[in-house]
Amino acid sequence: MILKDKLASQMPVWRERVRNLLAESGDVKVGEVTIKQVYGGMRDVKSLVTDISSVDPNEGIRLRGYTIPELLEKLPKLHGDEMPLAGGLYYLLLVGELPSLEEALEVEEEWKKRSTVPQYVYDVLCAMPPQAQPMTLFSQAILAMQSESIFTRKYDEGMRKDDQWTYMLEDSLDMTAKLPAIAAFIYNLKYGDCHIPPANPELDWSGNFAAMMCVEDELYADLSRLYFIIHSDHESGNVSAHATHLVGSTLSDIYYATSAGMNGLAGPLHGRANQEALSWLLDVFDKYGRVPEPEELRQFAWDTLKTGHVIPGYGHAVLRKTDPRFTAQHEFGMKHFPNDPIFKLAAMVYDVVPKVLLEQGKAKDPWPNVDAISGALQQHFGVQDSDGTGVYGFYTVLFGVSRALGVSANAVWARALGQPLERPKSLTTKMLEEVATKTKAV
Ligand code: CMX
Repeated sequence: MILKDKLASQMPVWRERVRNLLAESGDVKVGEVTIKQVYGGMRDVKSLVTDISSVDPNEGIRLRGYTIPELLEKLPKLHGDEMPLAGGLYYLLLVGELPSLEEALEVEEEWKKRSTVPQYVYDVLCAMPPQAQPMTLFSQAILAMQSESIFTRKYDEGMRKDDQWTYMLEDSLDMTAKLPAIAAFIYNLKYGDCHIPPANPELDWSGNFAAMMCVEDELYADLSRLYFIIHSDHESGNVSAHATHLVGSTLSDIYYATSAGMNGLAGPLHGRANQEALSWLLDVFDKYGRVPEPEELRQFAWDTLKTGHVIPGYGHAVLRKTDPRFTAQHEFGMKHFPNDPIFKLAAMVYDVVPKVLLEQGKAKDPWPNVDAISGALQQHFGVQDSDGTGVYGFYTVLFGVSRALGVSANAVWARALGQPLERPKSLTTKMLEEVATKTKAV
C-alpha cells in the first residue's frame, strides 16, 4: 500500500525530530495558565500537539497547511465531479502530502475492500428502541465493532511499541470504510423506507454514501464529498478530537476511542449545533410562513437571545471570523440552488445575526461556524434531521462520519510518536485561592 509505505518512511524522521525537541528544549515554557482558563474550559491553554491541522482565529482551518479553498482546488477529483475524493483527503491527513489521483484512488480501493459491515452491527441497531437517537446508534455501531480490532488483538499478542501505528492504521481504514454504510442504514432505520442498494464498486466512498441515502439528485454526491472533507478535522482541542485522543492515549483501540469522541460530538454546543441551526431556521420560516424581511429576522434573533438561548451555528471557542467551512457551503448553495427558501434564509441570517450578536456584546465571535448552514444544504436534497416525533440528530451522524477521518488520522500519528497517557493535574478551589493570594502578595 503506497499510503502505508509513505507513512513508514516518515516515522524515523518524525521520531527523531520529536526526540530532539524534547531532549534539547523539553523545559522551555510554551505559555502560562490563568485561573480564568482553569475554570473556563481550558480555552487557549496550549497543551496538545497535532501536525494534521491548525486553526487560526481569523483565517480558520488549515489541513496539513492547506486552506479549505486550496483543498477543494488541489485534491484529486474524478472526471466530472465538482468536489474532490474523500480518499485523497484521508491520504493528505495521514501522509501530509497532496496525493496524486492514483494515491487517492488507492485509499478509495482500500475502503471498498473493507466496507462490508458485519451483520451483528445492524442487529444491534435494530434491537434499539424507536426513541434511540441517531448519534446513539452511530456511537454504538462503532463500539460494537470493537471486537474486530487488530490493534487490540496484536496488543494482547505483545506487539512492539514501534509497530502500534500500523495496526492503528489497519483499524482506522477498516472502521472508516464502513461508516458511510452505517450512517445510511441509521437514516433509513429512523426516517426512510428506501431499499438501500449494495455498495457500487464504480462509486467512491462519498458517492456510495449518496447512493445508499437514495437521494436521486446526482449533485448530492458532490455535496457529500464537500461535507466529508470540510468536517474532518479542526485541531485537537475540540471535544470530539480531544475525547478520541484522550481515550486513545490509554491504548484503547480506534473503536473505543472514536465512539467516545462521537458521544462528545453529539452535544448541542458541538456537533449537534447543525441540527439546532436547521431547527432554528425552520422555526423562523414557520413563524412567518415565508422567508422573513431582515427586520423580522432581527427581531426573531433578539427574541431567541432574550429567552436565554444561543443562536445555533454562530460563535466559536477559537474562531473570530466567518468560518471558511461555512463559506465553502454557502458558495455551494449559491451556485446550485440560490432560490431554495431555507438556503436563502440561512444566507440572510448571515447578514443579520452577526450584527445582533455584536449589539448584544457577549459572544466573542459573532460569525457563523460550520454548523450554521450545513442543515440548509441537506434539507435541499430531502435529507431530514428529525422525524418530527423527538428523534433527531442525523446531521450530527454526517458530521461524525467525516470527523472519524480526522480523529483516526491523529490516532495513527499518536501511536507512531508514542504519545503518552494523557493525565493533566486538577486543583481544588482552595488551592486556586491560595495561588491567587500568594501571587497578589508578591
Ligand atoms: N448566541 C448567543 N450567545 C452566544 C453565542 C451565540 N451563538 N455564542 C456565544 N454566546 C455567549 C455565550 O453563551 C457566553 O454567554 P455567558 O457569558 O452568558 O455564558 C458568551 O457569549 C461568551 O461566550 P464565548 O466566549 O464567545 O463562547 P464560548 O467559547 O464560551 O462558546 C460556543 C463557544 C461555540 C459554545 C458558543 O459560541 C455557542 O454556544 N454557539 C452556539 C452553538 C454552536 O453553534 N456550536 C457549534 C460550534 C462549532 C462546533 O463545535 O461544531
